[in-house]
Amino acid sequence: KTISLIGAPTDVGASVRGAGMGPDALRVAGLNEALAARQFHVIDHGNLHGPANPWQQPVNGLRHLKEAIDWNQAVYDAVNQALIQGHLPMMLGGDHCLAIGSISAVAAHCRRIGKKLRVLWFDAHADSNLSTISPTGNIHGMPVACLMGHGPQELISYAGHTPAIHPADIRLIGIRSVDAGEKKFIHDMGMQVFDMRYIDEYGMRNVMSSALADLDADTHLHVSFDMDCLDPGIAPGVGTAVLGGPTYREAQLCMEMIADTGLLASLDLVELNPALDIRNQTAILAVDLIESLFGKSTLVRM
Ligand code: DIR
Ligand code: MN
Ligand code: MN
Ligand code: MN
Repeated sequence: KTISLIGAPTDVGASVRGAGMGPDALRVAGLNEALAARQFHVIDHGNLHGPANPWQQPVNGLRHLKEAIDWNQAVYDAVNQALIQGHLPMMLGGDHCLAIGSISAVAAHCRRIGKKLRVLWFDAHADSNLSTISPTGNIHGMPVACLMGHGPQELISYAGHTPAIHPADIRLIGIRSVDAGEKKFIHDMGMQVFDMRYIDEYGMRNVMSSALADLDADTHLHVSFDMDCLDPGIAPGVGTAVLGGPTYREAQLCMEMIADTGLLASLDLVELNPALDIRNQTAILAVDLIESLFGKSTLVRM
């Protein structure tokens, strides 16, 4: 299997500068070599190009909308190309607004070839804001809503079909910071959310069994992994850290259970912020988790 690495070095959707350095920090941490060691053919397409971060205030509840549209178009095109070629696209962010383009391309692909889609969204946040309810106007807090058809026209129509995904297609995991308006939106949409309380009460194994339930050989599994999902004690290199995330072992279990399905077909790795990291440890952790996601395990299991 061939993995296409697609760097998307921008932080236009974020509230803190630095996520634009994420793709190179992952390469420095040995991402390409780790995947090659797992017997994948790796094509590193390098970094996409897009507008600089103008560092402006929000306009009508949206910050850097024009820049976010352009970056997401570039991501959409690159991910779409990789899928057409039969590769597994791995989008290296960059902030999480880029998942709009990435998952729109995945959704369009699934529609084209008649596959079901399951998105696992790992995050401390719900990313379900709308311009009218967002306390910040930052678009990295809005991708889930945009993918479900709620957002600026340009951001909801990449896939040529709006909404790109349906609430039943997505599972949110690791959530512990939800804005008031998002709470209502999540409830109204009927999304399945495994928040930290749920993980505490049922354990990560049960959470992942539920999140991965009802998949079959015809399912395209997409993982959108916001590094701030993880506990900041192990992942300090993120712009909006929130206490009380999954431990290292819990995160490893997530990755291994996904690998066991054999259905992983695309990935976003986002919100890594090298400017806030300590000796690249969060990037190194990301590579470690990605190895498990692509099948590395302690013992031969059957
Ligand atoms: C917050 C933070 N809910 C917002 N969101 C973040 O700005 O909408 N998402 N940091 O990753
Ligand atoms: Mn996010
Ligand atoms: Mn987040
Ligand atoms: Mn539809």
